[in-house]
This record gives sequence, structure tokens and C-alpha cells, in this order.
Amino acid sequence: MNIKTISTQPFADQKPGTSGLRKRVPTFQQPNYLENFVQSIFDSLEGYQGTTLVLGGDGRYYNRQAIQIILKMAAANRFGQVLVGKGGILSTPAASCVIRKNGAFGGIILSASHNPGGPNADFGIKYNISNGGPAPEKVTDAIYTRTKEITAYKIIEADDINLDKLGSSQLGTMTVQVIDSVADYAELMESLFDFGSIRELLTSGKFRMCMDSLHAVTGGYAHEIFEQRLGAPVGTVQNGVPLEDFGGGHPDPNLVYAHDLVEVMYGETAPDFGAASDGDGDRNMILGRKFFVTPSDSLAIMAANAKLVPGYSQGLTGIARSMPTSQAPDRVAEKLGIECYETPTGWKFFGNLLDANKATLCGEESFGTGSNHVREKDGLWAVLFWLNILAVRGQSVEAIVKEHWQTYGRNYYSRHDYEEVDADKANELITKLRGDLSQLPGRKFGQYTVDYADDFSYADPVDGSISQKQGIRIGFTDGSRIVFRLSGTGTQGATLRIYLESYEPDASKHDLDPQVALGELITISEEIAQIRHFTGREQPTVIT
Ligand code: VG1
Ligand code: CO
Repeated sequence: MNIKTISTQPFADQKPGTSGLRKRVPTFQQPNYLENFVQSIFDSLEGYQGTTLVLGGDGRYYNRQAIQIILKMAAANRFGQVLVGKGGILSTPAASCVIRKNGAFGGIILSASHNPGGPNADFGIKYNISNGGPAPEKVTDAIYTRTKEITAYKIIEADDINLDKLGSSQLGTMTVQVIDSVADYAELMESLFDFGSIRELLTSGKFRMCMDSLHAVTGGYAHEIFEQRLGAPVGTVQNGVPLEDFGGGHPDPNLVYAHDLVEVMYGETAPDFGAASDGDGDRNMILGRKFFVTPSDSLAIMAANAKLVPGYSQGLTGIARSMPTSQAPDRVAEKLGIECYETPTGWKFFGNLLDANKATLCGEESFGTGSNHVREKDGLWAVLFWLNILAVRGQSVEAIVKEHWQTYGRNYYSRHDYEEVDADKANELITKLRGDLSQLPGRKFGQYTVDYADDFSYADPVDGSISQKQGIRIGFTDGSRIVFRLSGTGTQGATLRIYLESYEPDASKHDLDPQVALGELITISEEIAQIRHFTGREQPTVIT
């Protein structure tokens, strides 16, 4: 085997963000850029020689080239075997599933998730550990440290592997197995949900669903699961052919970017149920007929109904939600007599809780829900969970959500994003806010009085690791909150996220537009943070 050691120099900008390293494609195409990061991953691991690595991505532009490079580097670094998804495709949850099923050492997932793809759009890479989940901060910190010191990487000289043919071949002493991208994942789904009842629902003629894969990775998975295994009519899956540029769209399942689905679900002949997933298949949006379910409510409702779903019929050990996610799940946890953990943004913080069996369901306001079945959030899993609930309860999505609010009260919720703002200005805003925090408690803004104001810090209850500066929280005496944080997944400038939440116990007031219900808090957020002044923007780029 012809191993070459190539000299290189560090790049200063390879710090992983909320979910891996994300940059524009031309950045990744610079000589040695991808190679440096991959070698830095390998260099910060111990004892992987001879073991199995899982490799796949969401199919975006540059996926195939990157896979060939990583395969040759894995061989040069003496991995024993790489399991790679056919065509280089593995959704993020499927990669997690394959890592766990095969007892792999870890996995490399190529994705920039919901960010657009194409020659001038985004690419990304992240490392997952043997539990199938995103590397925790101590690992990503070690990788980053290594990227600043790296002087050489190893790669073998060999022909490209045919990624489109299932089966095994050799790269030097390493075996490459091209595996079916869908099979293991679909089998796991069948083990968790009542496919019989869901099939009955979908073939009854009385219930219609629409699944929008946004031309991203779940196309193949959704066709197989909904149309093949569950018998839904052909055409149930729309935008189901994965494209390298996602058809030019943002593969982000929200009311703004999943416009085709929104048109269908708010049309006169709308189906009963609609769903969408993101670039790499870990996010989901759930819609009823002319009805949107906020991701925070979705987590709460799944938790409240978990016993109806075979894989969760034994009940939940706990729930975990990211800090900016609404407190709707907390109310369910309280009623169930279980813990609700509050973690920083990013799925990597759920791994320990899931491994230690402290939480069964996890979720984030950013259209992410998942469970202990893998160690990533999982878009199609969430869709199946809802279908299972619908099949058992026989009610509409809207009726189920409204009944939930009647029982628990409604947590009005919205997120305002200011995208691609000047990074220095965004940091100034946060620094200024930080400085003001100590003066906020006790202050009155209209009908609201500040109860606490802090910069969220998290002590992991399993390994005791501390993560600081995870977002600024301003809590009011009635339980309402405003949270400010900067995104860790953008590739251009900074994205300021403002999360707004209020609680309404009175069922007669549950039908307001969230922007109206949260109107006063929106005004207060401007007063406290001077958003217009710092961003130079009159309004948010995206409201979800
Ligand atoms: C965003 C979301 C966060 C999510 C992360 C990765 O991060 O807010 O909840 O875990 O994306 O999701 P940030 O730092 O931009 O707010 V994905 O589907 O992009 O991997
Ligand atoms: Co994603």
C-alpha cells in the first residue's frame, strides 16, 4: 500500500460550531483544507487502528469527492474497515443507526444540514463517536486544537471506489463496504412503531398525508418507508429526488422554506397530515390541515402520548430539551413525574443523558426531535411517531394539539432570526447585553417583571463537564422568557437568534397568532437589546 505523507500548514478557521465544521464549498476545495480537518479528527482519537468507521453524507455538492478523499485517508491511517452508504448517502440519523448497529469506532458525516448546497453554497463535516452521537465538546475542542498545529496528513494512492455498487472492496489493507443507505434505518423504524396500524390508516382511503423531502437526503428513505413498507399512494413523497443543490432551495423544514408543502397543506383540498425534513434528515416539521405544530409543542405532545407507541409503551425515563426550546415539555414531565433536563443548543449535549438512560425523548425548538433509538435527532422518526399517535387516537392533528393545550396550557413560542448580520456588531450586542444582566432582575417592562437574567451555563449531570456562555436568558415572573444567542452553524457573518415564549393557561385565549400573543415581549426584546441599532435591520430575516 502506497501511503503518502503530505506536508501541510494549519488553517486558522477550523473551529467546529454547533454541529461540525461548516464552510462554503470553495473553502473546502482549497488544497489540503478538507484533508487537514480529517487528519485532525484522526489525530485526536486513540486506538482506532483496525476498527470500523462509518461514512456518508446528505448528497450535497462535493459529497462524492470528499468521500473518496476520506476513504483514502482512513486507509492510510489504518482503519480496518469503512462502511459507506451507497452513492455516499447516509442521512444523519441513519449514520447514527449504522454506527450503533455495527459497534463502529465512530463516523464521519458530511453535511451542512439545512444550509443550501451547490458549488458556491455550503458544505460541512462532523465526527460522531461510538454511541452514534455527535462528538462532545472535549473531542471537538481537541480536533480544533489539532487543526492549529497540524503539519502533515496521510493518504494512500489508489483508484476511486465505486460508490454505486453494493459490496466490499479493498483500499490497501482496509476494507470498504458499500452498504444500503436505507435498510438498517428502515428496520429500526419498524421495530419502534406500529407499522400495521399506520399502514391501515394510510391505505384506508380516509386519510391522506404529504411528505416533502425538499430534494434532500430523506427522499430514498421516505419512498421506501411511506410508499413501500407502509403502502401510502405513490406521490405521497414530494421533492423526493435528492439533488446536489436541493433544487436551489433551502432544505430547511419551516413555514418559510418548505413552501411547496405549505401550499399543499393550506390549500382547499389539503391532506390530513403533512411533514418535511431537512438536508441531512434530522429535522422535521409537522403540519395538520391548515395547522402548524411548533417543534416545542411537538416534543411535549409526543411525550404526553408516548405510551401509545410500541417502542415507548414502557414510559419515559425523562425528557431533555435545549434551553431555548419552550417549556411546554416541562409541564408534561411534571405531570408524568419525570425529570425534564435543560441543555445547551446542539444535539451533542443529549448524548450523555441518553446513554445514562436519564432521558428517553429529546428535542429542540429548531425542528429537531429524537429519542434513545439513535444519538441524533431524527426527522422521519418524528413523522412516524406522529402517524402512530394519529393512527391510535383517530383525531386530527389540530384536535390533538388543542386538547393538549387545554390540559397543559399553551406556551406561545416564536424565534426571530437576523441572518448574515455584521459579526462584530452582533458580538457587540451580546457583550452589551451581558454587561446589563445584573441590572435587569426586578425591572418592570409593561406587564412583565424580570425575575432572572443570566448567561446560560450547563453542568452535565453525567460527566460534570461545564459549558458556559450558552445564550442569554431573561426570565419574567410569570414564566415568560426571552433568549438571545448567536448561531453556531452559519457560514457568513453572524446570525442573531431571539427566542420568545409566554404561557397562557386560559383555553379561551389559545387561538391567537403567536406574533400577536408575543407582541409585548417582542417590543421588550428590542428595548433590552437594541436589535435595530446593532443589526441595522428593521425586522428579522426569518420568523419561525
Ligand atoms: C442550529 C439550531 C440547533 C441545532 C443545530 C444543528 O444551531 O439552532 O438547535 O442543533 O442548528 O442542527 P445554531 O447554532 O445555528 O442555532 V442541523 O439540522 O443544522 O445539524
Ligand atoms: Co440537519
